[in-house]
Amino acid sequence: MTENFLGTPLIASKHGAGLDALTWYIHWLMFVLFVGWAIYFIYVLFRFRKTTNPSADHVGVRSHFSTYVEVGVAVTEAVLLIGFAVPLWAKSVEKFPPENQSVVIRVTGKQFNWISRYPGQDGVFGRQDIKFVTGQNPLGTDPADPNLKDDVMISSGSEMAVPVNTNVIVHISSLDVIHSFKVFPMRINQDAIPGMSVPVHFFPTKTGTYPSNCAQLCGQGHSSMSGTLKVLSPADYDAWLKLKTASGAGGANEFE
Ligand SMILES: [Cu+2]
Repeated sequence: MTENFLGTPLIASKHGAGLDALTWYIHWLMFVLFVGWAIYFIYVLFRFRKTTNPSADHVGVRSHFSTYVEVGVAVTEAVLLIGFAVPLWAKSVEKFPPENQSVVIRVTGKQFNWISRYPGQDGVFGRQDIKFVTGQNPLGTDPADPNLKDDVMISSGSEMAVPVNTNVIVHISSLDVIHSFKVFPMRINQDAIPGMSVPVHFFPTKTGTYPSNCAQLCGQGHSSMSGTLKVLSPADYDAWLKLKTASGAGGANEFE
């Protein structure tokens, strides 16, 4: 199946093609079933019309054809489930790349934007604790933790960046209600749940600027939770991160 067949969104991550392939296999099966049932329906209307069948036949079907078709459909569905869906799911929830070889980001949804947080040059996130939470410090970062110094926090929600051809792990959480972090071209979509941090991983394969969205209706400003995810070359990504650090995002805060 070619990419973007019938106008499906661009795929810009490694696992995206497999996910779309499964979606297409299911749709092809549904298409075959639809055509099959439609043909059967028209056949039955004609074959059992009243003029040639004035009285009902209580014996019904005598051949095993319908049984074979039933078994065929069930086997196809089992192959889709066991052969494709389960392995894809296992890969996305169990086969995480090692964190020390990945770009790790923490993304927190709130009404109504996303806060993204990068560990900075040292690769270590500053400590967070509920006792530090204030209006100015909604994530509860520990101001005394030296690891916090170079963390980059972007609260505008409109902009995130990752380097191309690198494993990316995003830990997703929420400060208030259930949101959902969705980047269609990356084929990732994960609910942001208060009190939980749920990771997703992907491997961006194409540089570009892609839309991100909140995929759960989370309140009046839901539609304003759209942003962008930039996939940059490694050099551009480093420059971007440096710029963000230099622009005062280090250690905290772009909080308004
Ligand atoms: Cu939302």
